[in-house]
Amino acid sequence: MKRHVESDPYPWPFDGDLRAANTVVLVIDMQTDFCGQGGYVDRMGYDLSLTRAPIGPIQGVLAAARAGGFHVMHTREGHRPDLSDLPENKRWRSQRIGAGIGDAGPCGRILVRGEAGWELIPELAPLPGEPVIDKPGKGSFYATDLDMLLRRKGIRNIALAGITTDVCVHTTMREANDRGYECLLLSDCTGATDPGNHRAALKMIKMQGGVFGAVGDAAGFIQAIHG
Ligand code: C5J
Repeated sequence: MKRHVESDPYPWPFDGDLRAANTVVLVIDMQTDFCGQGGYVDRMGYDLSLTRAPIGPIQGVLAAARAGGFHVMHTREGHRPDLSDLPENKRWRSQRIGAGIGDAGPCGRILVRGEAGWELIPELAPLPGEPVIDKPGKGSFYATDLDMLLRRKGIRNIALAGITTDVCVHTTMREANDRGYECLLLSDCTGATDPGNHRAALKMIKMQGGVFGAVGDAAGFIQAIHG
């Protein structure tokens, strides 16, 4: 039986092969550092309501995905405490904007593994058995075992959620698309520090017939996987 999510610019997935066994909901970087008070994004002075907006819709998608037996995975951006995996230019740029990665902040050292700010927010805590991918970069495939896990589990479809739309979510979607995964971005399950960038990131996906995949939303995804 073929199943599709209503999405733009085409019903996703392209071939209607949407099953619990071959589909994952990938929740990207829902960490205090990106959407909590005192974290990295807060220290840079951005409006936290923008990166917190997807929390409710993601909760709905996770509940439906888990009930349907779909795969769920999470990612966390962060660095080793000795910062040996932190490129010098990434550190320099973050210091320039007043939120130096590795520096002390209200939630511990910014974007350092094991610190309070680096933790996934409790509202979206992984369930036991759900893989959590630790990544030093923006993309979830670079310097991680995500591709190996997906291939070993026979996953071909990736529904992306999390933050931020224009940075880690987009980078991950592009990396996944190049590896042959069929990607869907859930528009209300993502957010950016700049609303214009959020809109532009969604638009970029849809050009060229869906150059990186398709864009849907939480309600459409839930409806399709219940169907
Ligand atoms: C950023 C992310 N924006 N998770 N990280 O630096 O998108």
